[in-house]
Amino acid sequence: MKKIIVLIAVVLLLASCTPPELPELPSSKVYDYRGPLLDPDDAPENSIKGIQEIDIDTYSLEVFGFVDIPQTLTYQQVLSLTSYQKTVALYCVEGWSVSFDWEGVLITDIIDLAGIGDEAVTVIFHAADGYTTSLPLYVVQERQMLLAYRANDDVLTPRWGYPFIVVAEDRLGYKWARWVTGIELSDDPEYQGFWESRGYDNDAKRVPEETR
Ligand SMILES: Nc1nc2c(c(=O)[nH]1)N[C@H]1C(S)=C(S)[C@@H](COP(=O)(O)O)O[C@H]1N2
Ligand SMILES: [Mo]
Repeated sequence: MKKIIVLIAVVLLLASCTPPELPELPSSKVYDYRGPLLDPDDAPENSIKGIQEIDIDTYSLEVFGFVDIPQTLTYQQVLSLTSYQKTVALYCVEGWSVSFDWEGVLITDIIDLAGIGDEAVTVIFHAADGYTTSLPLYVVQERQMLLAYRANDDVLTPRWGYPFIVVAEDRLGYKWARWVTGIELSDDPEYQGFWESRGYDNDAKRVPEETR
């Protein structure tokens, strides 16, 4: 029975979500996780335009929208903020998860550089491939969510979003924007990102273990 579960897990891993390219990760786990009710036919797990290769010399992180003073930050400027570490699992809607030791900066520390505008309620993440996704501002604040630049003591690989990935803890994979190039504050509580506007649940809360 165990063998069958492992086999199913491996097949799922190979067939759907791209397996992690960090083979040295000892904490990788595969769970029999059933995601939210999505149409399996339109639940592709690959990035919308493939893995992005970011030139760090020309890279910048834009902080804009409902802020006091928009910011254009270099990679080094972001890294100069206080760093934090958290072990958080990414749950893919297709049934696997990986638990990484993420290191990064608080998203709120970045936003605070620009100053939060009065009407701001939503944080929209923009990525190099045109992908967007969003989280409520209070969730980002209360959960002290990270914008990570390292995983398991290594600089992020392009596959994992170099230079930055949103560590959207307890939210499904599509909230984990990779190759982040922009953080926008919006006054729109209903904003829908790339997959959200195609029917994915905007809350994206992962189904608790006991209801699996
Ligand atoms: N920039 C960007 N970030 C992205 C995506 C994407 O297409 N572009 N895909 C999302 C989705 S749907 C998932 S499940 C996670 C993990 O993607 P993976 O399954 O390819 O590892 O990245 C998320 N972040
Ligand atoms: Mo996904």
